[in-house]
Amino acid sequence: MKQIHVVESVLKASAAAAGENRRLMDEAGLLAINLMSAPGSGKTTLLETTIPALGPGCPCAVLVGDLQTTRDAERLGPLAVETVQINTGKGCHLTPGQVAEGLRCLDLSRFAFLFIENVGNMVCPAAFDLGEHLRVVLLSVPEGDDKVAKYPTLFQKADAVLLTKVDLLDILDFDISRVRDDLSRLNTRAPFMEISSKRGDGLDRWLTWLKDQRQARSPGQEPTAKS
Ligand SMILES: Nc1nc2c(ncn2[C@@H]2O[C@H](COP(=O)(O)OP(=O)(O)OP(=O)(O)O)[C@@H](O)[C@H]2O)c(=O)[nH]1
Ligand SMILES: [Mg+2]
Repeated sequence: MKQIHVVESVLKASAAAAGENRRLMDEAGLLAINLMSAPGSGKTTLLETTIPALGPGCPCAVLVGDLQTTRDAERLGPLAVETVQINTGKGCHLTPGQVAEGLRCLDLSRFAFLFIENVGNMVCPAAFDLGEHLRVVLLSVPEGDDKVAKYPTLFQKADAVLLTKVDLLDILDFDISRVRDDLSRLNTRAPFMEISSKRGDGLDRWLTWLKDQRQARSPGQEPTAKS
């Protein structure tokens, strides 16, 4: 009897595509960061602040995943050296194949950073390796302080956790110690940063972390793009 294991072969193809994405990005010496969070946690706003602050010495490309519209790419287009919008249709997360298509639109050697803004969703994106080097998970204050425990998979695999919109802490009931406590049971490796893209809180630490991560991965390698 011949049997085709569809799930197994899909997973193998997905892992192979992620591996090839990583190989291409390693070869180019850029640092690829997969940003994941619920819809509206502040991923695009964080990039709107981060990209200009990194400056011309750290040229950035962005792949933005959304079900529909080019709204995020329109916001980021004037700031990043290159922006590619990936519309997933009904897909609730980016796939490594979609990222591979996005990478083919870019001359990777021009960039220090590739930010991949995943589709807003706290569940599905966590299950898919896209070939990124690091995973950054955002949780915003209005979402509530119980989300780390309720959506553990996303936080378990994070390389950094950003608590965003901390400028709203004064007007919402949000217990940061509850978040820290839940995180300490899931992930002691990821730094926890308190950020407000609007007010500027925590941005220095975030930018330093980004630059340190790139330096650690590609010491001395300079990209060629001018932003
Ligand atoms: N008060 C406050 N609002 C913020 C902050 N960052 C983002 N916002 C607001 O939150 C809303 C959603 O921000 P986006 O950056 O579009 O969120 P997103 O995660 O990219 O959303 P999706 O792409 O739809 O998943 C916007 O109205 C932003 O202005 C912040 O630091 N403080
Ligand atoms: Mg967005």
